[in-house]
Amino acid sequence: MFIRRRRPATLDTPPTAVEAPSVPLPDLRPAEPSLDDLLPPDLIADVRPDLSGRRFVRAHELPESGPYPWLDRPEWRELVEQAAVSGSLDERTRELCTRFATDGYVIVPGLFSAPECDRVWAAYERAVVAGVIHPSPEKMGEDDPHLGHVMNAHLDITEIRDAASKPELLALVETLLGVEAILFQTLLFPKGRGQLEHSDTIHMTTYPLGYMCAAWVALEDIDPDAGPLCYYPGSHRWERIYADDVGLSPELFATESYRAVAERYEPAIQYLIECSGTEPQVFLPRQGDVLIWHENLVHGGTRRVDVRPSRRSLVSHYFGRGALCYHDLSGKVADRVADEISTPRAVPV
Ligand SMILES: O=C(O)CCC(=O)C(=O)O
Repeated sequence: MFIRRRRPATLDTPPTAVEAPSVPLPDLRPAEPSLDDLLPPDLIADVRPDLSGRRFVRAHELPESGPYPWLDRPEWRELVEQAAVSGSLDERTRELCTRFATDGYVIVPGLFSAPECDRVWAAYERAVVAGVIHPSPEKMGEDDPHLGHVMNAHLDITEIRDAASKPELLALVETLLGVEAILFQTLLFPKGRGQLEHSDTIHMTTYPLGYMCAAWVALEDIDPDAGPLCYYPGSHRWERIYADDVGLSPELFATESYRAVAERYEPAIQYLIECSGTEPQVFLPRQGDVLIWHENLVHGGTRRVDVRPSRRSLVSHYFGRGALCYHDLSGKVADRVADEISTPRAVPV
């Protein structure tokens, strides 16, 4: 067997055929890191999973493990009470913790001032004009005047990074998770996206379970016709639906992407909603109000009744430090797929 060895292009000589060496050539392709090496060094799980030899992280293959976030534990009421008595929770935060444990979300009015919100929006507009970020059109009809969402604009725009890392917001997220919060991903929405109901469990999954929260910041007063966010109180305690539960393997996701999610996962969530009989709540915030949700809270975007009003919002997703964070749909560890974790979809009004 012969292999052809390329000569530098500057030498105007034909490639020479050389006999292949009898010893095997070293494989110079970069080695795929073992999934075990991607476990956080400060893993908080009581049980360390053995991921050696696995190509994908699959929820059902992980051993059952705590510790669960304090507000997800059966004894959360006692824990909140103890924290209040010891002085580590003030009255307002105690109330927020109780709401979060009971309903799976909290609303904090006016966490951002109007100038803070306007600063974020102005910085986004400047970045679009300067070509620093490139929102996709996501047109929902000929007369749709707004651009589509942008993922991870905080990596390029300081004002967005500062908003997503606002100390008061981070402090509250950390209190709710019970561990340090790490900003993972941001989504900036100029308009509603009409994303069908889902829980973030298949998009941003943790081991042990529950170490993810998202914060939805209203950058303007939200018009009821603009496709506001909706959510189902208490649904964070519904059973979690993973990709494998609906026959959605990492291989299928790699080929079919979000079409497979629409065909297999979304009907399962609709079924859960119907069985629960729970009515959705619609979030109609004023500028600066924030809604923080639990990773398994079922939520989505309602239909845009009118394409004209914008729906300016910043959504930030935070992981808890020490949890293994992965993308259940692709089976990949999260920090390797930060840009893939998205649910693009344009729904006609
Ligand atoms: O803002 C919306 O309409 C939906 C956002 C959402 O579902 C998410 O970020 O997980």
